[in-house]
Amino acid sequence: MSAPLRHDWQNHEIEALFALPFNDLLFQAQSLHRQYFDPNAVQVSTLLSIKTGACPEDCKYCSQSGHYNTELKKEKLLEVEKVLQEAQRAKDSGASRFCMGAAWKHPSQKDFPAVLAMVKGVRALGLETCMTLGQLSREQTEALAAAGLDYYNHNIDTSREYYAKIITTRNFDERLDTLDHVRTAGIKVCSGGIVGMGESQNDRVGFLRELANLPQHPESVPINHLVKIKGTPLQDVADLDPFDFVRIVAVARILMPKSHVRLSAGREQMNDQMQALCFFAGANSIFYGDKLLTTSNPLANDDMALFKRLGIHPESRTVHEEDFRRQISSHDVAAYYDATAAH
Ligand code: SAM
Ligand code: DTB
Ligand code: SF4
Repeated sequence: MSAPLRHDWQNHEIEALFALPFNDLLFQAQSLHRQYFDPNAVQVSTLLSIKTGACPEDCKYCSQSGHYNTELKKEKLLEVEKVLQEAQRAKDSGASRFCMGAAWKHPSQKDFPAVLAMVKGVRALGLETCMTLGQLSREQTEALAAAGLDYYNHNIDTSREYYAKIITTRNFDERLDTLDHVRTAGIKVCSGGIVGMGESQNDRVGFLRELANLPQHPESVPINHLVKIKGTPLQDVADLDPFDFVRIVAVARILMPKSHVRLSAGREQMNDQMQALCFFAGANSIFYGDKLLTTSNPLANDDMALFKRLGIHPESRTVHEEDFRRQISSHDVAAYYDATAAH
């Protein structure tokens, strides 16, 4: 029997997890991981920036904010046809989900029909769909759900307290409102954040507590390691201790044992050993493909080579827990018959 999911985590309990010796924390995370997931399967999603740069928001980490001079090449909304070509390429190289991101505060009425056409088109290719477009009204969320959107990514990014120091053009509660619209419309929730932005240990505790105490855990929890962007206020922030990053992954896994925890931005700066530790700590999803939104990602071939060295296989489509248990038990039954037939 798996432990029941909790939504009432207290700060002191999360602090106690962070205070565990590294090996004890990883053992606990890995043990829990195995109760809910195939420990050798990792979900792979490919990202595409469908509208790049000139964003009105002032997120201090972001290459796409119009408030900073980051030397980014801006691009208006891509044609639907171009997006579908990229989605087909992602599918051909082994991705099971296609995530489309736009540098908007919120989608405009003018752009919305094209966005809906992208969802329908990508879905028709047999891929899971994910979008991240900023704030959504209830009506827009319902229209996306009706078009067949599987996931919406909307990060809380950090603790409520630190949020106001990183972004001033919107607030934390507006983020929660959009997440509530997404959940109510029946779209799966992808929500996580960024670490390595100079946040305190209390901020990391608060960030993970907010996610874990949502009425329902997000199905997908991206943990981004800050990619330092020249021209942004965070360009020279101090480096995070790599073991602290692994601890954050492990604590996310323990608090939200049934969620996919995604090792997101920042993998290019990690070596293979560090990524292997993150998978051991419970990360079971990655962005796959040579580019994230505007920054680079490990080459797809290198990721497949790493999977092979670690005995990891890409998860085909989101396998529901019960389906996985059924696979396990039929496998166990077959193994039992093989063993008994031998006697
Ligand atoms: N504009 C939409 C929004 O902010 O909701 C969607 C796109 S935004 C780029 C998606 C997420 O990417 C952010 O919430 C943040 O967590 C992550 N991100 C952006 N820039 C990053 C960076 N330089 N390093 C790490 N993560 C980053
Ligand atoms: C998420 O949490 N990480 C992705 C996705 N959601 C949209 C974005 C990472 C962006 C990294 C910086 C860039 O490439 O611009
Ligand atoms: Fe805009 Fe999203 Fe970047 Fe913030 S994170 S500046 S909202 S693209």
